[in-house]
Amino acid sequence: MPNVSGQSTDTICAIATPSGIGGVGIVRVSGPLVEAIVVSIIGEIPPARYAHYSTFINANKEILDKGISLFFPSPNSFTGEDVLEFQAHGGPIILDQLMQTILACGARIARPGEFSERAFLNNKIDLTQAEAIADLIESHSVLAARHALRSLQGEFSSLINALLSSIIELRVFVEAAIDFPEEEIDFLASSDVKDKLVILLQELDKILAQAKTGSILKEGLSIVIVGEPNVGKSSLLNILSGNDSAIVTNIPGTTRDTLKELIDLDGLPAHFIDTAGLRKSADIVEQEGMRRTWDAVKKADHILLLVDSNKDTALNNHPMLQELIKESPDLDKITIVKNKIDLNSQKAGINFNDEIKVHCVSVSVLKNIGIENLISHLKHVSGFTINEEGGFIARRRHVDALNRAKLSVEKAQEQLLKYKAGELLADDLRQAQLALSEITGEFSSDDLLGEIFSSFCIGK
Ligand SMILES: Nc1nc2c(ncn2[C@@H]2O[C@H](COP(=O)(O)OP(=O)(O)OP(=O)(O)O)[C@@H](O)[C@H]2O)c(=O)[nH]1
Ligand SMILES: [Mg+2]
Repeated sequence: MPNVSGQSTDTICAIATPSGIGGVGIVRVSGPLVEAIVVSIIGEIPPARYAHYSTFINANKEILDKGISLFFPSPNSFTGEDVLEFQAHGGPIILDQLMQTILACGARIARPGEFSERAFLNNKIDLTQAEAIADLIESHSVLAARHALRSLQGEFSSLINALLSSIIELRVFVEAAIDFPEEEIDFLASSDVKDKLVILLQELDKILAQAKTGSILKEGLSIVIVGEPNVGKSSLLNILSGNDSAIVTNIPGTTRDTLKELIDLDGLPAHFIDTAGLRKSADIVEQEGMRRTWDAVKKADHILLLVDSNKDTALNNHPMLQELIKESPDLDKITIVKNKIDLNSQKAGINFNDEIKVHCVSVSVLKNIGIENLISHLKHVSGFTINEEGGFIARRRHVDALNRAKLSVEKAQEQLLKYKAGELLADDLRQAQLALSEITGEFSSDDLLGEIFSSFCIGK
């Protein structure tokens, strides 16, 4: 852990380039032993931030390679500590020998994400920026990379910090009034606090919407397709993905296992999960398949219940719908897809069924009719909106924290309007502040930090 001066007591090193053979391989070192290590390997301390070409030697004075040393003295480095990057030829043996030499000088191998963790602990970046580094590296689309870069540049953090300032300002105001009880009532009656809470909620909603899109970009939406055997679940997966990943036959019970495909729905990344049809079966393999189906239902962001539009099972009495609602009570998460309308006179389209309070989309997967309605409906219910000018990458934990902050501000509003309870209002504002501070890492538990940084790659 870093000490007060920002320097860690131990020095870490890692190969920062991917394993395998390449033109250049980079070994990164950070910590108090950097100067001693570079002197032992190249015989001198290279000038700061200058590409210094020299020979790399080991403790026995044997030449390992020739390459570049880049020295970033503390505090002007990524981690805030002394950092050195050795650029050698990108072969595993050369890099391994270089690592052995550095380790022999007293450094240790870095844990995944430890360089970023040190940058965070030394206040070089906040937690959302550290996460954005990993998200940028792992991004699967240009859009996701662009959004990660915006987070890395601090756009997300500055929105959160602006919210935090407004909350702190309001808290100071409220707490000052509590200290002067004679004025508390007047103060609570003034429209100023009421208006400020309304603005705060509007701002929170705006950022929450952006964070939801950012988190979908990062993690993808998980959409599970369920239904009785033979209704066309695998056919739907195939038409959405544009290839024949799932086996389709007219034999009920074709799909035995869950099958996952990442599909790009006009920019919205979605993991579609095809499942084993649900029915009573004595077959052990099929039973296991159905258990997996329910497992996927529990974890899904959205559920598509496929039904055969030619069978006249009334939807308000559909046994599977009732079971689904038991597993996933949020009706907004369920869409009924009435398939095979090519075999009857039903029209493609989307409607809200008032009786069961669920959206129904009529399609023919076989004839590719009405699929675009389904896609736009999914985009709509997920709240996914791309704004080319703004937007940032986000994670589920950010969305959770924003939701908790929103709930606290709504409670604060209730304390004010219903109960005129100044102290409770102040406490709710404090809760909102805590939730938001978790996002930038100002108040985050060690466990959370450990979890975040351990998912990074080595050398980052
Ligand atoms: N007429 C018509 N047939 C369809 C449509 N969609 C799928 N089918 C046919 O229905 C049969 C079953 O399709 P699948 O996609 O295998 O159905 P499933 O729901 O995955 O079935 P299981 O894996 O057995 O649970 C196949 O013969 C498909 O060609 C449609 O829109 N219209
Ligand atoms: Mg199937």
